[in-house]
Amino acid sequence: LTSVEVETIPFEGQKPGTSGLRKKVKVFMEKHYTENFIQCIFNTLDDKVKGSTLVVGGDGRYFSKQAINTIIRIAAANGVSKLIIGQLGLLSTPAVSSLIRNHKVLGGIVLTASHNPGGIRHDFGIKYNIENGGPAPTHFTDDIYEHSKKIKSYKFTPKLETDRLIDVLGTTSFKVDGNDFVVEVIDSTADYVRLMKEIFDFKKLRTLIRGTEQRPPFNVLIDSMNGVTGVYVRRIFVEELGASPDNNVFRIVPLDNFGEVHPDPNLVYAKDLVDKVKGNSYDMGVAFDGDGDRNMIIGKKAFFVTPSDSLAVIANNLECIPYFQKHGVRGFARSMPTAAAVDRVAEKLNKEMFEVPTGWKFFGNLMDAGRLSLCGEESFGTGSDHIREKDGIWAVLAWLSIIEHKNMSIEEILKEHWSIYGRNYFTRYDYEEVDSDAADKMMQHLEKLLETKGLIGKSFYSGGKTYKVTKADNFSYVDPIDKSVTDNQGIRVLFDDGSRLVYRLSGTGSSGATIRIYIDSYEKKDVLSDAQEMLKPLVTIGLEISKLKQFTGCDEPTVIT
Ligand code: VG1
Ligand code: CO
Repeated sequence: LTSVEVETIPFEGQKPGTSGLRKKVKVFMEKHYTENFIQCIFNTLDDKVKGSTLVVGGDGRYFSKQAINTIIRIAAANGVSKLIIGQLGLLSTPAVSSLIRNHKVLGGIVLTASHNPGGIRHDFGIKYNIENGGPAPTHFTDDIYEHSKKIKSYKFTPKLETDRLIDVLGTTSFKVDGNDFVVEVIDSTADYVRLMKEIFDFKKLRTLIRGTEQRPPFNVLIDSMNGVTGVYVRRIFVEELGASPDNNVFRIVPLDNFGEVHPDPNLVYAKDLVDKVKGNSYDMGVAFDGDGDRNMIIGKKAFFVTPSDSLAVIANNLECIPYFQKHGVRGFARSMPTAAAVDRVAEKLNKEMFEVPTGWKFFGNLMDAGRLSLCGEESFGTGSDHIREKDGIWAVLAWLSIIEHKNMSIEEILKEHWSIYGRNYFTRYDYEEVDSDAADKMMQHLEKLLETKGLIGKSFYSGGKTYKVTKADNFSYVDPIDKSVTDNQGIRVLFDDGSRLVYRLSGTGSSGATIRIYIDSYEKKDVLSDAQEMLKPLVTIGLEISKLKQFTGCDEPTVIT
């Protein structure tokens, strides 16, 4: 086979956001659009490409197969030696991370728009992960973007037969421009399941799920939301841990449009799960997003565990997980908008604590330097240094290990935790598909308030309480390892009682803008109140300061978590 050079012209806006390039499917379908972006990844990798191996796979959403066929033909033409591809193109994001590390390859291309809806009318995405298994850092994605603005041609192997290539397991070899090129199609789950078995005590977890003479089965309900985790859930929870395929799991067949559900595990989009757990005798409900890196945990009667609390509870109980017994526990980290519950655990356990910008790519350097074991985000992301992505299934296995070890319900575990550490009340208001100009204007208005220092010292009164601003800034991060600086990561308004408002624009949407307002407060004694009630006064103040309604015309948020 011989490769050819295909002429093309640049597309606007091929700038990866918080987690890769995400656009409507129809945009990726435009002639040369996907080809350009893939070639730009190779242009960025430059002389590392020749002779390299890459992992390819994703959440199976609409357009994945076409994208993979394109990647195969472009990779071959660029001199890649081997592609390791999940069968049918399926690999969860954590599985890609694990494969890259395990096989010690150059990197991976993940085909997903994660928690964004899929199907012909919805979103597609492409993300590049580097050799540590984590999302490419900003300087890398900036380079991709620069290449995308001046690309003139891409390399392609038109005659390479890709039809059904990824449907069956096995290795196929080609000769391209005189060089060997191999496509190895692997079982999507084998490598990942092996890793989970090394980290957790599957025997104990099986006993928990199946029950013993002394203890009834722990009754879980796991919702894959028709995303890629279905194949992993079947292997791990059903086949390994003995959960019932009829009663303990649902929506576990990956569908290319996720069955028209929005595969984002929160109380709004995972309502089916919440209702089922509320109305039945389940001890635990779990949902994952499309690509399997997010998790939502609820207890009996849908008792909600905020991701910020989930992180803190896991941090407080790592000793019951064999992986940490063996490797020890280093520092903890969270993204800036995440509530600081884990900080209190770090303090008590005398661990280093890091606060990074939103997005998993910021945790990788700290992990590689051996300073970080466990981290998370308020957006339903939890993970550890076993890989370099957040990991939904890992988080659930961690929770089950804690439940098994403590022999307590989820609600009891949380209440005990709050009684020791106090409680960080947290909520996030999302305003989705807002007019981009209006959202930008609102952020500029907040920026102005920072510049004129008009906020500091000012008091706001709401719901019978007065809140005084002590500090306001735009979060900026200096990576402790490579000293790189990341500015403009969200506007923070801090109050004298430790409460906080954070404003930022989402970097994962595919059209319009999404405004996120994060609201949190800390209570030492009053730990059993309703979070929405508790935070209502701050929400009112948050809307007042930002003038959100004036700028956007939005009355209500799209999603509250
Ligand atoms: C969102 C979340 C962020 C998460 C990112 C990717 O980003 O807020 O915490 O890391 O999605 O998650 P943004 O920029 O929209 O706020 V995933 O599961 O979509 O890869
Ligand atoms: Co995701």
